[in-house]
Amino acid sequence: MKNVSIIGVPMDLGQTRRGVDMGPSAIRYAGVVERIENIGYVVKDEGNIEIAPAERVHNDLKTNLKNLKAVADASERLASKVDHVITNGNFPLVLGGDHSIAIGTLAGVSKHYENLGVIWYDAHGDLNTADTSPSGNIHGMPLAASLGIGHPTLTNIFGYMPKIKPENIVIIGARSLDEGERELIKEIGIKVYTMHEVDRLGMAHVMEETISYLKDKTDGVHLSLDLDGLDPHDAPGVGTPVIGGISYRESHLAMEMLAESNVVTSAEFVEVNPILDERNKTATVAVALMGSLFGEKLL
Ligand code: B3U
Ligand code: MN
Ligand code: MN
Repeated sequence: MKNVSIIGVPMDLGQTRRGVDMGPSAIRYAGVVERIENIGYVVKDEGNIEIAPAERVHNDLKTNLKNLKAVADASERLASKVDHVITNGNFPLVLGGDHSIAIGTLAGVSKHYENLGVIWYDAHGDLNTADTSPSGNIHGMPLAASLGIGHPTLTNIFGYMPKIKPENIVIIGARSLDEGERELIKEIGIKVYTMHEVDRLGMAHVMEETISYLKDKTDGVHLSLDLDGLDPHDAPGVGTPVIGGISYRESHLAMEMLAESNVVTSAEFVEVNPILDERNKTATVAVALMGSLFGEKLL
């Protein structure tokens, strides 16, 4: 059994709402270390990646991408930390922070795989570029950047690109896709289970298909779980809640099936925003889902 290394990334520069930088603290406070230790892992908390305070970051007026340099700089440092953790034989568990951190996580992870699979559990596609983004927020771009699509500063993090291939990606829970994202999904062929498919097929079926789709053609699978993939009723502490999401129970089932299949080799949990939360509910849900992902048993 692999040991787990926890890396906190108090990143809030990939979007404009305050508070998501407190995500790693809230998840630690909700007991992540003890939860995973109790399953039988040795857990090492590697501390946080340092993030520049939003007040001190100035935007480059030549681009509409907000805080581009500061996000890129943090991504490089996160990538080397993740790279190091994997080199040492540990499972990297990254705590966000907004979803822009996935650019750095995937840069560090993918170096170790020929064909990294990615499960993108999210209400959104995060497939925007400077041209298609309605907001200029980099947290809406990490999946595109990792595919090598978008601003070169983001696509070239850690000195190589692309990090992932479209046929190795599965998006689950999508219900808020921008026009440019829908076009890109069709053009390059990404497998997407929108909420329509989750409703229609049921989560058990969605996960069976996802696991068998990724299992044979990938040599590792990264789970990138945005808490806004869940319904805001179950995960209210997120910056961009979208109603009609995946339930708490369905999410547990998804994590349990991933644990059974033993395919996941790295993970990140992002967008927990304690300022918008109700008594740390969203961080608590995140930790409960991590419990299932690491194989916690009900009986
Ligand atoms: N697609 C929109 C909104 C968004 C993306 N990710 C989140 N919100 N969390 C955008 O700004 O790119
Ligand atoms: Mn996201
Ligand atoms: Mn999202």
